[in-house]
Amino acid sequence: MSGSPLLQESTDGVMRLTLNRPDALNAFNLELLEALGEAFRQAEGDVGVRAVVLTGAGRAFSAGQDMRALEEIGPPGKPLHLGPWLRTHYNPLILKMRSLEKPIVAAVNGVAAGAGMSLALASDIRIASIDASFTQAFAALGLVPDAGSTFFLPRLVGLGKALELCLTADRIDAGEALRLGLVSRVVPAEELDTAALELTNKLASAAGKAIGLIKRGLNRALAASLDESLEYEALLQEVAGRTEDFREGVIAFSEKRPPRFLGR
Ligand code: T3D
Repeated sequence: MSGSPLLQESTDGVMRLTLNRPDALNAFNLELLEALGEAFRQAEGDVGVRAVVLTGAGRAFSAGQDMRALEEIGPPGKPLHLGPWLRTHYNPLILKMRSLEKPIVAAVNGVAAGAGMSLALASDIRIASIDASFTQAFAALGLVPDAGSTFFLPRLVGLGKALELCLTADRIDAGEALRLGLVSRVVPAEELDTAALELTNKLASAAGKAIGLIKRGLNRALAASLDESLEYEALLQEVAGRTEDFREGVIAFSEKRPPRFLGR
């Protein structure tokens, strides 16, 4: 295996991140986890980046934690301390993805297993190739779902199905993932890149500040009462209502033309 474990390119406001360890089904080793963290920090700080697409090189999206790199977690033959490993490397990454006020599209090109599935779930929108599949592989190893899967999966598919997927570690195909609402769309393999690009281009030219506030509002509402959500909506709308994009949206509406949003 050679080259960078994460390919990164930015064009027209879209940062494309490609997990690039195809020989290991893009499993996460320390180098890849650190590169991902750094890429999302860059996406956050760069006003030129208005949407992110996350995908995998080769036939997999990601097989989750690299089971052949466990020596990075602790010395062989000794009990592994997975709690600190998760707290240091996975949890900040998932929190960064959710707090990033720019949309993240997971273009799931192949199998998404374990923490690989978790990263797809932590993205804002998932589109899948017909070749994609998903497995909460953790239980098959004697582990529990992590990297946010216990949080996102029941919210996406309901508790009953989440329990079934987590307890059995069964692998589901793209069609089943679509039926369950795990992904928004399934496309032929050769059309995935184009579909992801069309979607991210659309998001990158949307009212960027509002997009960020929408993410903030929905994140907050997951653990809030109706009263709290209504109040938070009012607060966010107060901010959105003072953006240049809103002003442009109103003018464009009255002039019956598409708005030209600048993300301010
Ligand atoms: O441990 C901690 O740090 C805590 C955090 C845990 C987070 C986690 O993600 S735990 C879950 C880790 N992931 C898995 O357990 C998935 C294991 N892999 C699989 O179940 C299957 O490989 C797949 C369902 C992903 C794909 O199946 P298939 O039949 O398409 O491919 P394959 O033949 O099983 O695998 C192809 C190669 O990839 C194979 O290597 P080889 O024999 O050709 O040299 C296989 O060993 C390798 N591979 C697959 N998954 C991983 C992996 N290598 C390293 N790490 C992997 N996770």
